[in-house]
Amino acid sequence: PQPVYLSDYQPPAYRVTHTELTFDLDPAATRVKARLLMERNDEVSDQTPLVLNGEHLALISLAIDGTPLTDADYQLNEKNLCIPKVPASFSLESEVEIAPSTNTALEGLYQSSGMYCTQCEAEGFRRITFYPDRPDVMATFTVTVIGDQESEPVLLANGNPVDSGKLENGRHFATWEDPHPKPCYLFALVAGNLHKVEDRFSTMSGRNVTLQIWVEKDNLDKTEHAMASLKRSMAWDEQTYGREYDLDLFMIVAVSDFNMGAMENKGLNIFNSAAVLTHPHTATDATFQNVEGIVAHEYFHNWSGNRVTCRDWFQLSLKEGFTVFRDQCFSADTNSAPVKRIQDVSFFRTAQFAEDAGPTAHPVRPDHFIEITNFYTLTIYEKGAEVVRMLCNLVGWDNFRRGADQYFERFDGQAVTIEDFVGCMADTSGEDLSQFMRWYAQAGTPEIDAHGEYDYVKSEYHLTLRQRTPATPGQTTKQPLHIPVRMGLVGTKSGQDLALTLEGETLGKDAVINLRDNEQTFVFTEVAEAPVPSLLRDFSAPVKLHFPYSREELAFLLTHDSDGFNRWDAGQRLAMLALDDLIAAHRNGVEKVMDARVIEAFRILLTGPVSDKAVLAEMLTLPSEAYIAEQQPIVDVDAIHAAREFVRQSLALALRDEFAATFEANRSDEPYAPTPEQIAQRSLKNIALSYLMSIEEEQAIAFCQAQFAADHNMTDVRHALTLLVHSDRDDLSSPALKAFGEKWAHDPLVMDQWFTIQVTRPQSDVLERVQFLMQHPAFSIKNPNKVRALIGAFAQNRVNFHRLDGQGYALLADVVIELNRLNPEIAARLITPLTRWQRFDETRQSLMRTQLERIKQEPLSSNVYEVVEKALA
Ligand code: HT7
Ligand code: ZN
Repeated sequence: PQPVYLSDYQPPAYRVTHTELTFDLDPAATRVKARLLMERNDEVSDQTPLVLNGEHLALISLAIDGTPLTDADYQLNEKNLCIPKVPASFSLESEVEIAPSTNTALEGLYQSSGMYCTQCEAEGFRRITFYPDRPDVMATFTVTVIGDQESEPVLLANGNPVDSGKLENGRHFATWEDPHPKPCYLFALVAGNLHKVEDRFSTMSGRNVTLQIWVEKDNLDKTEHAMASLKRSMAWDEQTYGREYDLDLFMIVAVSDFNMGAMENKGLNIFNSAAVLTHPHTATDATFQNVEGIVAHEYFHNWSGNRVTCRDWFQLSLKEGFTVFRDQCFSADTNSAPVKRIQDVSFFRTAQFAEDAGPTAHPVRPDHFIEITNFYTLTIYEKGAEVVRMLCNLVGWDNFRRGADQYFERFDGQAVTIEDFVGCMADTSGEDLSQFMRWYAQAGTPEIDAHGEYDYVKSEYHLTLRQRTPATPGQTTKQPLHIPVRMGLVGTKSGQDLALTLEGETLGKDAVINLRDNEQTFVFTEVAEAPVPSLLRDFSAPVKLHFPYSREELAFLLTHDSDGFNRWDAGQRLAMLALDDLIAAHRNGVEKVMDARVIEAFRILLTGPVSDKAVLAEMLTLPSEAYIAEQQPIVDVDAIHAAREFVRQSLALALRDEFAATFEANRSDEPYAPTPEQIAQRSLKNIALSYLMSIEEEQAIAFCQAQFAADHNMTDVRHALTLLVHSDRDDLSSPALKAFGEKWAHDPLVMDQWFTIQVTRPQSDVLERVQFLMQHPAFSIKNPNKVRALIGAFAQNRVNFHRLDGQGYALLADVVIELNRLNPEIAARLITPLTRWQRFDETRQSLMRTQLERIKQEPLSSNVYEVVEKALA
């Protein structure tokens, strides 16, 4: 397969002004008739052939302006249809046949639990009909769906319903019109035996919008939270960005087989059932919050993505980075803002930093790709959002909002570029953002080495910042970035933020300094007492910050920093220093000794006044094994696991009473609600229970069993079950697992949790358990949720996946090879842990590479080929 290059972009030679589609549904032989009104662009010659995308289509007929074409009039291959001579303006009529029931790739039109649904982003529409399948071709659509009245009583497509009726042989039809020009990746069709819940939203201009969530009948009681989240999102986008919904109907459909979380199709969002269905007895707090965030994300795309879309797929972060930033702000406003930031950054620093340091590292705007679905990555989404966040902080909210207004108004109905977006921000703020644009072009995580010195005589604090970005594949030299560093100086005597004066300018007590050069020294004057610097507050830039903090300084920041994020970060850094020592001790076979300063810091946290329980729960959470691994030059999975367990148990032993008191104080019989207050209380209670269970005391076991048996809500049940199953006691684990498995055998989403809990336990029988569970009737390799819950989760189980006999790697490779045929997109994503082989010891490196080589021997999809090639390069 050949890469596509950003530099080769050419505007389309032909545009489509209107698209008419008729689907005659059949599992094995759906007929799709298309009538495209097309026009040649003025810039191209009249000799320019018409080239349309089309894959896995059986062509039945073709005509131009009603005149059938013969074989001599066109050329057809596996990917394209080429018609050498067409008029300047014409209608192209085609009919093709497709087979939704055998479409296991879940791109284009496919079947999920008997219903028909579509996924067209990024390039799935070409599996439905011959079309210029690129985002810069935007057309209005009229769609007629014909189905069986009994098996498909509900027939949905984008826009507004305009006609429906009965046909012969038990068939019926529905016609939908979408008046907003859209690229074909936003096309959607759903047909099946679905049931709806309905609500209304009145927009800021007073229009009434009907809101519908369509689900299978058994799931009707799981839609309330998504509906409430949708209404909150609609109100938030009006209040925060002045953006109103633009159709009379907004629909969400839940499907069980879906490659990602959800899809923002115009007026007809399609959701993975895992990303929309909730019930207190089946979904955890984390799922409730996730659903709220994803519903918001897809809704926000109506403006950032649909009304203004991307010129080409290299600009993907234009819509994704901006929309993630918007959904992050929405969730922060709706829940606890500091906790949202801590959770987002914690995930980002673990997973995106790893991506940026691996063989598939790419810029926020890549300059080439083989398979675009491989680029729906943490870099495009999450780093893209961090870049938009920096932009917002740099120009200030008012300018950012005016810039967003300008962007939505100037480019409404157009397909544009990242320059167009940043240009609006430069216009409204007057800032020069040219150096800032490097964030979009340069891959890799920048590192800042910081060094500070206090001059008692002059009352000055000299802060030197040095930046460097490590080489990434295909990008050896890097240029300095514009890095906004938000900071304060915390006085060691007063414990307060000191006033900041930089080069004679008074900045207040919390300020942003701009690092633009490779190295800069900032001299703060009138610094009355020796300070500890608090740097990169609120994670003001997606960088790694190195500052030689002592443990005493970190303990000081943990209790005194005015920035909640940095208080948490100081705790994480303090724990990391202790963990580093313990990892070294484990490796050298030396006795492990717990750092008393960490115990003291935790004691203060547990016994001091609690202003935000959710933040406290985060502060009591140790860095994950994956995050610790990111900090090590060579990952020693066993030492990391042993060190972290040692810290957990030492803390539990030293602070048993404090954890027990925290657990007791936060138990509650209140009816479940996914409110920030209740979620915070549950998370604090459950983290305390985790520590108590780490030493497997009889009292803790009794707490855990009681919480499991009480069956109050899934958050508590799942937490208790996980602790029981992850304990060393089979007498605790087996009965609980059995009871849970039997109770929820009918609910696929709960069974996914049951799979994950079992394959993430640290005990050494996990690999065999994965093999056994792959035969379980609730598992199917064709369902991406099942693959993620069982195989994906196993690959995150660090001690078991990285077994020294290499069987964990072999199992993953087996599944990748099978999925490469069935669902290449999921197969390519699943390989990720193997691509990180360079981070491990030589034995594991060689075992991982062996499996990559084995995969490479197969006839590969372009998706898997691209990832494996990069991993082995
Ligand atoms: N914009 C949506 C992307 C998406 C997708 C991409 C490739 C393959 C399958 C997919 N399903 C959804 C999701 C979003 O960012 O909102
Ligand atoms: Zn998105």
